[in-house]
Amino acid sequence: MAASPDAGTIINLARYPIDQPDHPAFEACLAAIRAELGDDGCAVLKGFVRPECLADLEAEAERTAPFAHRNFNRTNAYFGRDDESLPAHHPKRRFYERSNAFVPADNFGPDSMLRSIYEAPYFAPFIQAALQEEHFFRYDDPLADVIINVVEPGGGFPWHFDTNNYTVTLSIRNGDAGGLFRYCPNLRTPTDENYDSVRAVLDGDTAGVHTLALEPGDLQIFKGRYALHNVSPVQGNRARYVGIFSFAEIPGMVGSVERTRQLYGRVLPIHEERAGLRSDALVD
Ligand SMILES: O=C(O)CCC(=O)C(=O)O
Ligand SMILES: [Fe+2]
Repeated sequence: MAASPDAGTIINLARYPIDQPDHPAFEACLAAIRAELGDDGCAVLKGFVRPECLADLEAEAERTAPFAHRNFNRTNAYFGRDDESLPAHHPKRRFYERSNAFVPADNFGPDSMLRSIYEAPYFAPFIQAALQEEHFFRYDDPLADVIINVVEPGGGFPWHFDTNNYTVTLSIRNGDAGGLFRYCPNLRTPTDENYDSVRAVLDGDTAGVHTLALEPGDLQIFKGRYALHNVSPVQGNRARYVGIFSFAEIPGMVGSVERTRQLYGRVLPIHEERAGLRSDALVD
């Protein structure tokens, strides 16, 4: 079997010395990310993957994309049910088509570049420090710890708030056009749903909307629980690929049986065995 790829040759460690906590640039890098997260909940590490590795990373996505599980549904911004007691224009009553296709994590074995980044011993500790999370572990779910989200032309992700506190994603390939990541920082707070502003954005108000054109190799850390966000429809002929790295607050965490079946089309014995544990870091 081929040797596992060395994350140190894939990540641009000269620019982001995340493997060397004593390096003078380490604290500066961390401080910059924390400032971005504090400011608008979104930090982007441009060129996190070395440019010469991008073609191989894209090839890994191309190879595994046929194994993606497609999942179509209609959702509102809260992933909640309709509430007929509310007026029709209320954000909770606005449902949109959502289509996504996740390549399950067991397609990324020891020869996977994506997995080698995820499992590099210094990667999770750095992300934890950036997020200033007290309890932080790699996900223990063999179907969901590191996956690729395939968004085919015409697909996107409608406006929503995440149910998890943060997501860590790696841009692998963009579509020909579209596929922009748009977000409204701090649109709601733990104590104020701010439905009027949510409705305005759903109705097309772009005043508070930030747009990010992420490029292959960019790592994004995003706190999406309070920032309304979407991905505009992918246009053209080719799919958009994004790697998703998942983490949890307690060790040994796997997804629920129901959610795993929905997202990946199947479950493993570990999902049945560990039913009852709950994660704060499920992919939404
Ligand atoms: O694909 C992306 O860039 C983000 C998708 C998203 O918002 C999510 O998975 O919750
Ligand atoms: Fe999201």
